[in-house]
Amino acid sequence: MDASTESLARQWLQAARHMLILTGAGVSAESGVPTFRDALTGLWARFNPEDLATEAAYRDHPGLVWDWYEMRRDMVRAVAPNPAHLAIAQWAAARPDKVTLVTQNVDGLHQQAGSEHVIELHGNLFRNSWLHGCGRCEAHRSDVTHPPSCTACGALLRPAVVWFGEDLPRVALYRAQHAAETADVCLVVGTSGLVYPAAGLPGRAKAAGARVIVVNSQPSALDATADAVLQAPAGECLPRLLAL
Ligand code: BV8
Repeated sequence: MDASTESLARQWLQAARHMLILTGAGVSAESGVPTFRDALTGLWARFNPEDLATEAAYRDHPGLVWDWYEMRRDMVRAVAPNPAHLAIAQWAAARPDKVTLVTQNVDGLHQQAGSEHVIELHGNLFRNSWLHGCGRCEAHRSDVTHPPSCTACGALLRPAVVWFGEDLPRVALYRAQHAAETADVCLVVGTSGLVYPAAGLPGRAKAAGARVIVVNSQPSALDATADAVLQAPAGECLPRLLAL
């Protein structure tokens, strides 16, 4: 990645009236959290994550999918935000009301780094909900079963993440799309750009006149949309790009 592209991108960011920052699993990679497309290991090695993160997989293999999320929760609890998360949090704190942070990640590391008002398009690992519950499941929760279930209606407790084939949280998606349509700069960090509708946000920003900057350690599907591509690890690039 050449210094002049980074310098140009930094000028755009400094001049931005309002910016959208969209992050994916790559922003957490240097914290030690495997990206979504890193090969699964252990019990789950034989699965493709896109097949495991579905209601059908949960219904077919409730214990195996529940344990996949429990393993991921334990893994995230053991790591810390990295310089990329911290640079984003400090940049936004210095520019109140000028930055909208939207993440596809479910690890909560942006919040741990101090980011506020994080828009989580795909939910959060550390929250649970009920799979087609009766509305009184919490009061009838049994942790004797694996996964926990409702003794009144039999519903299973599930991680409050968005599975493939499920709609994204309506308000979160609306706010993210509005931010894309009103931003003059869109900074995209650590996403393959393969999962929709999140991956459509940079194109939406571009169509509304924003400049798009992509930070990724590898080429991504969003490079064609970008006005600047900074091919570098986020933990190295963002502290320079977003230096106060
Ligand atoms: C929906 C929670 C309506 C679960 C996740 C339009 C076109 C095509 C397909 C669709 C479409 N609309 C809908 C679809 C279907 C589907 C989809 O997009 N499929 C894809 C695979 C083609 N979308 C959906 O189902 C969405 N729902 O649209 O509802 C609907 C309803 C019914 C039928 C149709 C539509 C729901 C999608 C949400 C799925 N849930 N997560 C869980 O975590 O278990 S998505 C999951 O992927 C993670 O959240 C992850 O964040 C996300 C995106 O992946 P990335 O973040 O990009 O991670 P990835 O590993 O791919 O890439 C990491 C990147 O980081 C790489 O580029 C790498 O180079 C880079 N990197 C690595 N290290 C570093 C780095 N970069 C910088 N520094 C580093 N150090």
